[in-house]
Amino acid sequence: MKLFVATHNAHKIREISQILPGFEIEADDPEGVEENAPDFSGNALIKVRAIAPRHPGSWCMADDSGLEVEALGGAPGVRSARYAGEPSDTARNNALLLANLEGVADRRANFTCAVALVDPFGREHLAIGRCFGIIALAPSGAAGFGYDPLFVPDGYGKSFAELSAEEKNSISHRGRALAEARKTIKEVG
Ligand code: ITT
Repeated sequence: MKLFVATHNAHKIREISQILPGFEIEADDPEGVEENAPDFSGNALIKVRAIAPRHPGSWCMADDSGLEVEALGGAPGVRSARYAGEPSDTARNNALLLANLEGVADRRANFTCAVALVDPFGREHLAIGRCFGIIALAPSGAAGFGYDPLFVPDGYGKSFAELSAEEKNSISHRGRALAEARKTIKEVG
């Protein structure tokens, strides 16, 4: 089944393709849309609504995701991609996160992923996935993307960037949200 995904992020496309084998995933950049909703679900809906009219009769999807750090009141949250300012820069984002947590003992955090779907009849569906963990004192690992080298999921002694793609996808916020999304797609048909 074909699934159009509203994103410009090639890392997300790779993970979505791994998590949803059997789907023909095609990226469609929702260029120019303003992600100005206060939460992940709102921004995922903004992105999927931007591309759905271009693909009538097909399934469309958007992923809005980010990192929420307890000691920072939930930041970077919906601003995760541009935490250190525009343009989005992973090295600067990770450095700023570590600087803001310097000397902070409570390092609890979670990744959240909201998946918004538009079905072939134009109806909207939402799925949310979360993964809890802590922010490490220093980056480790080279796999994945974004904040992966700094995020150590609960129950694992290593960061997301040190896990295989299969391991990360089996516990990640995106893996969990997409498992729900897959059920919805199967139910609607
Ligand atoms: P699109 O909006 O085009 O999909 P984006 O990267 O701008 O791409 P978001 O607005 O959803 O996407 O921001 C998500 C940011 O949160 C992303 O850029 C990373 O910094 C971070 N993030 C999300 N999921 C992540 C993951 O699995 N591992 C590491 N960082 C992640």
